[in-house]
Amino acid sequence: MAFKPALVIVDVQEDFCPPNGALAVAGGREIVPTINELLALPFALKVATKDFHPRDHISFASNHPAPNNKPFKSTIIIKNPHNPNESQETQLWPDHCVQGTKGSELVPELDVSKVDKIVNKGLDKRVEMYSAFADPFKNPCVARSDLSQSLREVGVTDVYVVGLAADYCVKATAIDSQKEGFKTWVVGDATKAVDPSSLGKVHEEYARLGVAVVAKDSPEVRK
Ligand code: VGL
Ligand code: ZN
Repeated sequence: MAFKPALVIVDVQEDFCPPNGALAVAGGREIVPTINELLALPFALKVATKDFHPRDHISFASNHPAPNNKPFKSTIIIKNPHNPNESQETQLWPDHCVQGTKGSELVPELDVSKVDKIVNKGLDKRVEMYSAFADPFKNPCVARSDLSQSLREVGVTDVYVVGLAADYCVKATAIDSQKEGFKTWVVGDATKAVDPSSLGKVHEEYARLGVAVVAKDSPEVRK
């Protein structure tokens, strides 16, 4: 049976890491050595994604009027720009990963010499895009990256997802990967969450969808 694994490293960027990140995830930098160990393995394709927003991105609290503009707290309803009947409630954030800023850069500790491809996401100011595959709208989808196509081109069967943040972009990317037909594995010890207390629910959702959670050194048998 074919087994062609890819590694997808989600948003290991300065703005998601202490000490100076605008949206720093606790322990974010600590997972980089584990990710570098994975990067040394013979994956058929190694991808790093970057959250890469324009300054006027809809997810920035600073782009909305008070009082409903509190980063980490306020939510807004986003309408599908192509279909007013489809909407999504989404959280507001501090400005982060603005194109061309230091905060948008991959952290220098990451062994980018082993990365085959960078996928930028969140470029369309009108929609949130946690998943590295596409925004969450379906009727129709608004913004799609070329990640799925790149994985298919090399015949990838299995996708291993790591990075930041476990409860947002890693989660959305892993779920989309599984739905795109790749057997998907989240390497738990190579992720960190914005809210670690949310991970129980995230893992329940993974179980429902068939996404596996493993550790880098776990002796998992592939089913
Ligand atoms: C992310 C919040 C906003 C992430 C991106 O990479 O998990 N979280 N934008
Ligand atoms: Zn973002």
